[in-house]
Amino acid sequence: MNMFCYQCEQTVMGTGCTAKGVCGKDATTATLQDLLVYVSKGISMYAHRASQLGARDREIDIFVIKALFATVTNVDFDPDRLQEMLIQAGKIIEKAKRLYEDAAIKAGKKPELLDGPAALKPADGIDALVSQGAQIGISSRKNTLGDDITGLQELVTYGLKGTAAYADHAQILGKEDAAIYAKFHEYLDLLTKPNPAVDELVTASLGVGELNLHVMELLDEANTDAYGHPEPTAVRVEPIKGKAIVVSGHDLKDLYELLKQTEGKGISIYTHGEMLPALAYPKLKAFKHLVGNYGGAWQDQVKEFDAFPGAILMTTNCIQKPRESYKGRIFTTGLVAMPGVTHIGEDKDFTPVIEAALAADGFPEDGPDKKIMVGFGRNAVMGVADTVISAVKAGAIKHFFLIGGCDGAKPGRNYYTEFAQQVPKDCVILTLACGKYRFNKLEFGDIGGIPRLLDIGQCNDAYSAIKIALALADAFGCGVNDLPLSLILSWYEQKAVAILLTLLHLGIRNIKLGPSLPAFVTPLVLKVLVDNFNISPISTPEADLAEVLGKS
Ligand code: SF4
Ligand code: SF3
Repeated sequence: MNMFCYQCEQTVMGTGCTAKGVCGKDATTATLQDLLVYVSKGISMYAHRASQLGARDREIDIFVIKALFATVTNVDFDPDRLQEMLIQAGKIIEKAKRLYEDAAIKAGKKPELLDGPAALKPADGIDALVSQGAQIGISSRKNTLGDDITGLQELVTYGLKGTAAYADHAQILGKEDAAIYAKFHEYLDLLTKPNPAVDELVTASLGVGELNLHVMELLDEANTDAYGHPEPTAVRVEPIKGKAIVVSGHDLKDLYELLKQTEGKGISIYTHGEMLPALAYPKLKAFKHLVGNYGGAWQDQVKEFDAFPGAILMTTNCIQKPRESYKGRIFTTGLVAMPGVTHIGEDKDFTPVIEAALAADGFPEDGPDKKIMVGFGRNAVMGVADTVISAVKAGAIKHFFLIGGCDGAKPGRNYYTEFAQQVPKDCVILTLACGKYRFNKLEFGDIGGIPRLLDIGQCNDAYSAIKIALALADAFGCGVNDLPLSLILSWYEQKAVAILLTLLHLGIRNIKLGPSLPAFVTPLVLKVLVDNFNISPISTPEADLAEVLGKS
């Protein structure tokens, strides 16, 4: 059986996974995910029209967000759970159809008869669903619409998937906006147009970037309202003796719930991967048994989890197929799923995780007392803005580099470590997301008390980075593109696509992107990006640094 997926950076030969995903996704799972995205478009065809008539339904909105998030790289590998979502999708599409038709009749209009994705009824059983999915995959669109249009449609789709992940986190913390959901429906509906034009899809891509900016703002509000503003914090990166649970992914609420349920149980909680910035939130670090961070970025998890003598909780991407050695003590929750791995449901009862941690050996002794600094979100950085601005004006800080984005397994990603190491001593490095594990345990020192490495947080804290850049531009009376600031970005999955689109929406130029360019960006689309934004692939740290600093 065949599949076609080119949504992430590690896709086979830089062109597409066709037999099995490098991520481990098999053809059945890939095809069910294609079908789920397709049905979501159908749901949005109705929901968008209903929304234009003033009607909406929260269950429909949330379903589409969760469906898109489930198809992000390294989230849901479980065909059974995808089948459940498709069964649910069959009910939701009927509900959306009724919502639209009732709204149209109420408005005295004849409802449109919609076909394409709106007419699809998910079949019974995985095999039948896979047959349906096989008809509507990316390959068939490449054949009918060509590579450029299909690639642009996928750019919009992947931007929406990444944005959906952030919208889901915000929603879980009680922050939602009907206007945001309406935009999701509008863009998904646009993707069902039979003969889209290149310009229309380029505009939609930047529109998704704008949407993602609003969603990241909402998530920033959700996280900081719930847990306070991150504050600069020295965090332990070595274990302490005793029973242990490590929590990975981006969902702060899952960590909070687990911290409450483990209080007084003699278990130490560690963050992993993108959960590291959680250690800087006042209401999270108030739990004394949240002791530090374990390990590095997602792609090292198999080796690290194998060696971890406790339980493991995955709250979002990026999960990898577990080794048998720890399959019994790794757990998923939220939208993450892996066949054969116990899933913690919506009630967030983490008892099985706690029991697995208590049954495991735990760490036999304390590791060395090694710490790193985290917690330089917008609030913390703006709090010392005057010092930073004075340092720039006095020439003590010559340039800022934002070296951020996703990590991954490719050897070419050493570029980011080498780049950070070669940044001159009179420059400051801002970082965010899991790519920072390439250099966040190195010693960078400080400039007049300002640390040379400032960890802003998770990938969604790109919002914080944008606020910092805008504040600096304001202080210097210039635009962001005129600041002594360069963006050196690494991408892997679709959240990075969403953030990149946000930066382009904001008109940010001269971004360097690596380790390789997306397979779905065709030469024609790349030309549009280069002409309008002067985006370029990374080359070597030496050449890129010389180019950037020569300009500043
Ligand atoms: Fe391949 Fe990435 Fe798609 Fe997985 S998500 S199948 S690695 S392109
Ligand atoms: Fe990393 Fe998966 Fe993208 Fe949130 S955890 S940045 S890759």
